Amino acid sequence: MKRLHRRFIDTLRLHVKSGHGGMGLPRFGGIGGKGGDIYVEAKEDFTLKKTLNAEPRKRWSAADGGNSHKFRIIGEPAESLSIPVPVGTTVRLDGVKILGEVNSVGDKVLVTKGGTGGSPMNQYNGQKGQAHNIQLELKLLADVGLVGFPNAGKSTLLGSISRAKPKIASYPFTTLQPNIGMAEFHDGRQISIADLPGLIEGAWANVGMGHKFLRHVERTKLLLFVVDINGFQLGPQHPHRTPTENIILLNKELEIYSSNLLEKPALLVINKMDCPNAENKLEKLLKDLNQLREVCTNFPEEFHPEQLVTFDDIIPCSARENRASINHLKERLREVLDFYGDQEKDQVKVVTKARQQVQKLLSERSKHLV
Ligand SMILES: Nc1nc2c(ncn2[C@@H]2O[C@H](COP(=O)(O)OP(=O)(O)OP(=O)(O)O)[C@@H](O)[C@H]2O)c(=O)[nH]1
Ligand SMILES: [Mg+2]
Repeated sequence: MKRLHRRFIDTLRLHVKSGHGGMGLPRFGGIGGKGGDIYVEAKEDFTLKKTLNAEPRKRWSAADGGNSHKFRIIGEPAESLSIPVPVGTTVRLDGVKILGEVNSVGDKVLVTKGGTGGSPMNQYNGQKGQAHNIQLELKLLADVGLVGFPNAGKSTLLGSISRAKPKIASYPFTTLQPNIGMAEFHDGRQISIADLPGLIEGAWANVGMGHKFLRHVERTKLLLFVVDINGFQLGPQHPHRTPTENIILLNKELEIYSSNLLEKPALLVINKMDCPNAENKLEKLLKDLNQLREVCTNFPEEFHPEQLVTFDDIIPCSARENRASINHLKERLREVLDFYGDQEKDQVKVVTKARQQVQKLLSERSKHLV
């Protein structure tokens, strides 16, 4: 498969300037045209790279409104300008305030309004346009998002489940950029999987790579938690975390970011089962998972998640050594995605049926009324 999204951009800063309002004409009471507004608009098959290529200087300005003059008393309003962006882009103003998101083709967000034209209200001087810096942030759209501590084997897993060739190494933070791979099935079905940089405890406080990559997970349909059966230790000064602790800490990090993430279907992959003593550790882990709430109480309060993640399945595997375990995981991924996909469809059916019944009832009643 092609390595999608190499040299991939997922944020882009732009300078935008809306148009000035046109001058009014006091002598004739003429009103200037309105300056052009600036929007961000979602286009089909777009990337932030294309947005950049459309205006490599990253400066977008809308046209000014026409002045009022003798032969055209009402100045011509300027056309608004739409900056094309991919679906799934969030727009922030000056890096802080979120202006909005575009989540389907044709969605628009107003970034800045053009100045009003000159009129008696402003002594016939058109209002100036406004200049801002905006930040575009893309949320990837993948069916599955991999979440886990660094070095758990997420990239290895992506490599063995798809034909992507992500960078793999025995140190934390190997993956610095999100990566997407496609798992392909014999019947042509494809499932896209996003490999993300590792999360660590305190990511919410911007420790490690921080939370910024979690936004990609927001748009995935299923979360695939990857945990190393040996646990994780960031360095000699850091505590060693057992796999159970890993799961609780991941749970907490996701919850702090957005509790909606915990509502998503989730699978737990326990990786590196080829390692010595893995079976014993697995047994302990499964026991813990059975009584996760109680296990949490052994932790300092700040680590307790309010809502516990529920896994649709728990799959021990070895991403590097055991092909069969990966094939099993691949099948389960598909089944769980399909299960939730069908449920959605059924819900629509249920709602449609209910509406039809209401309609029928209403029309029968109205017959009686006549
Ligand atoms: N023994 C064993 N080692 C594995 C397995 N899967 C991955 N590894 C090793 O674990 C190390 C980390 O693997 P990566 O795939 O880079 O881990 P990651 O989760 O993507 O790490 P970050 O990108 O840093 O978050 C590498 O040395 C892999 O070879 C496995 O199933 N068994
Ligand atoms: Mg990685």
